[in-house]
Amino acid sequence: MPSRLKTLLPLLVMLLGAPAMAELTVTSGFDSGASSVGPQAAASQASFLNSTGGRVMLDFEGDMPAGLAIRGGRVTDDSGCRAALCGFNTTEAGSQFLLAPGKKGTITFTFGEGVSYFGAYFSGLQLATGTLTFQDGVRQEISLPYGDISLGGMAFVGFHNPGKLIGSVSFYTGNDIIAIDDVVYGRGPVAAVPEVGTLATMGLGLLAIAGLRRGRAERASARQPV
Ligand SMILES: [Ca+2]
Repeated sequence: MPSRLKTLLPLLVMLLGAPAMAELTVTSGFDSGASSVGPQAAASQASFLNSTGGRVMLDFEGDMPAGLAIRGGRVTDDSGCRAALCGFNTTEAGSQFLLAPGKKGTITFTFGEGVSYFGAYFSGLQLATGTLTFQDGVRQEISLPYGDISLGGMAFVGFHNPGKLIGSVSFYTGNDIIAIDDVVYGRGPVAAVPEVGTLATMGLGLLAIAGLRRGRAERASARQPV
């Protein structure tokens, strides 16, 4: 095998065998003992909004956005106990939030047209049981970030799954009373994943380059005085 081809073959194999280049990413930040939006959670939300181009779609202060359905939980302005332990509103000048009242309940957000990213503030974290799950071909599970929860805490958690549309996201609360607020969701910029046809064309191009270089090298060596 010509050496040039030997050099290029691994590259070709890599290109042709490359999985989807877009991968699931999770952005999260936790603030221990927080009874209002903490710095880690706020920075995490800002980073998430910046990378997805998203914005808060649901703050529970008014009507539900079109195309969204929520099963489980209840909208309230009172979690029934201290904010750091049972949760609170995170909307500036707002008061309402969605309360997951513990008791091993699940809240499911269903999106009419599918989403590629989803995130929210979760507050009143006290038992390290909160988990987000969704299907993107396989079952994905994301635990809320937890640090020292002896005095409660709050977090922002968001995930981005470029190029995949997710029909629904479920939040399992365990026995922890948790407030959810300022929910962000939508379709992000879809990362370019070359299609098989493109990869095949690239492969042929690389082989052609290899052939041209080999031809040149052979002609050059033929001109060398023996
Ligand atoms: Ca709110």
